[in-house]
Amino acid sequence: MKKRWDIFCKVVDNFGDIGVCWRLAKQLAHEHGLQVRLFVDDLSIAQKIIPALQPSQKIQSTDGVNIAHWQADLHFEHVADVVIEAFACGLPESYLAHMSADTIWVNLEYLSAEKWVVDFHGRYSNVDNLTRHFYFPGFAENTGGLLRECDIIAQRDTFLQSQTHENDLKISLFCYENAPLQALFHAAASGNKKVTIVAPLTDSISKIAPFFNIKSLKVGDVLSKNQLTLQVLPFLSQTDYDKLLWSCDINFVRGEDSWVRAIWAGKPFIWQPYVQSENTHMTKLNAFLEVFYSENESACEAHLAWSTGQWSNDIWQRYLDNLSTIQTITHMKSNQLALQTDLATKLVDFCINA
Ligand code: TRH
Repeated sequence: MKKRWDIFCKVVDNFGDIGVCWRLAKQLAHEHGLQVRLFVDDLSIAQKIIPALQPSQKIQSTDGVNIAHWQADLHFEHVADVVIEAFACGLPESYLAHMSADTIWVNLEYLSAEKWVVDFHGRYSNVDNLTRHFYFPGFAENTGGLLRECDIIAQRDTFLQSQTHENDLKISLFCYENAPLQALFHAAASGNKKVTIVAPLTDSISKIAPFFNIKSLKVGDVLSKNQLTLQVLPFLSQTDYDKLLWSCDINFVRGEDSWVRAIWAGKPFIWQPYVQSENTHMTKLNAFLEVFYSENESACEAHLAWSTGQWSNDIWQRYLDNLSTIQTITHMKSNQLALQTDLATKLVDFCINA
């Protein structure tokens, strides 16, 4: 049995890299009984995702996972049975030097719904006497799957049973700086229904301050204009962020991890992919829309408008007019995907057979 696992994570930008690695590390430890070490190069960003983390400590144990600050001079006493290199972050030379042909080395790739993923998942290349396997998360059965804790759907349903339904439309907002925020806020303020937008404070959201005739936003602000109210929250723990997604009628999400969490929330959502060169992100978006929202034109239209900056009152109104259908589709697709084997379980099997 390959019990000892190391995960290497570089925080390239934003919170997605550590967000995914932390979820995976916990799941491997809790659900698969593995000894997991997580090496992270930026502990202050990691602390946003792992609130119990002490950035000043080089090595610590939290929630059943050993976390180490990955610095250039880090000394490795042993190599694990399985090494996960997250998002092609590169392994330290001193670690590679200790690896043998028996070490299972897996590069965890970014999630995409594109068709080619099926063909590339599980390929490998040889590096000296080592084998580097390429593991692609995905939406189809014959990919690496999606991260999902075994009890998350049950937890969500129990949480929702304890909630009372509000009449106003509640929306969570997490987006990139190029999102057409102004246009969304204008549409929401001038619609025929009361709307509450709830947003953890990030740089992108701060840009909307002038809409409320103020210079900047701060945690705790509650700002109103016509039909719209904005509530500014602190950056939440992953657990509380999940609950926020569960409790909203529509979730605006981005990147990789919040996207998958929106799927498990089962509520209508609008995903904004991380912007890449040559419009690669739009290819990713279109591939996702094809597998998830192809039955609903207004959901596709709103997604494309959100990622291209073409938002309008009409697009928003059409989305709202179709909301109950979009709700039905989202719930159904979410349930279908939840029937598939989750990423951590597939990854463990993959490594047993590698
Ligand atoms: O932060 P992101 O934009 O990360 C991105 C993506 O991973 C992208 O694919 C990658 O290329 C780029 O980083 C470098 O979005 P993402 O993936 O949704 O990660 C956000 C994490 O933050 C996720 O784990 C959810 C979590 N989160 C909270 O815990 N609390 C919060 O309040 C919010 C808004 C998010």
